[in-house]
Amino acid sequence: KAAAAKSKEAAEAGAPTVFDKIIAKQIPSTVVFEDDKVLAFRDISPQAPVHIIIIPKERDGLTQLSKAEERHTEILGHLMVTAAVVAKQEGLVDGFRLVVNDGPQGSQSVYHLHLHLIGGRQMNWPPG
Ligand code: DGP
Repeated sequence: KAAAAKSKEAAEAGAPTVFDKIIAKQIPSTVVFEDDKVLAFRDISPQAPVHIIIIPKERDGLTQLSKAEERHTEILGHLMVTAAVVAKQEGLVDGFRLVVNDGPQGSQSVYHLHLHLIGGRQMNWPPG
């Protein structure tokens, strides 16, 4: 079975993902914003001059966006507001792109909900 499928199953069973290790500072990352609810850090494989991952510190069942329920409304809103705050902090005054990869067809590899904040160059549409 492919690595992504295995990590999806493990996360759904409650196993920690690489992002839990980043939250716990067991794996180093370049943190650009943090509060009690969310963490934002630079992507290890940047697809643009600015590429930041924004995650909830508590996964609370949100292995992927399609698992979202009513109780997640507040944290999902907070993640979006954090994206705006971090975009401003990064100087992305001419715009940026926010991406959520969901599931195998969305090319998701880490099963802990996250926003990709991507900017610093012209984006194209449609995305690949
Ligand atoms: P995806 O699940 O495809 O939406 O993307 C997961 C992203 O997480 C991918 O762009 C690379 C990033 N990533 C994976 N492992 C690490 C890591 O150990 N450190 C950092 N900084 N980023 C990571």
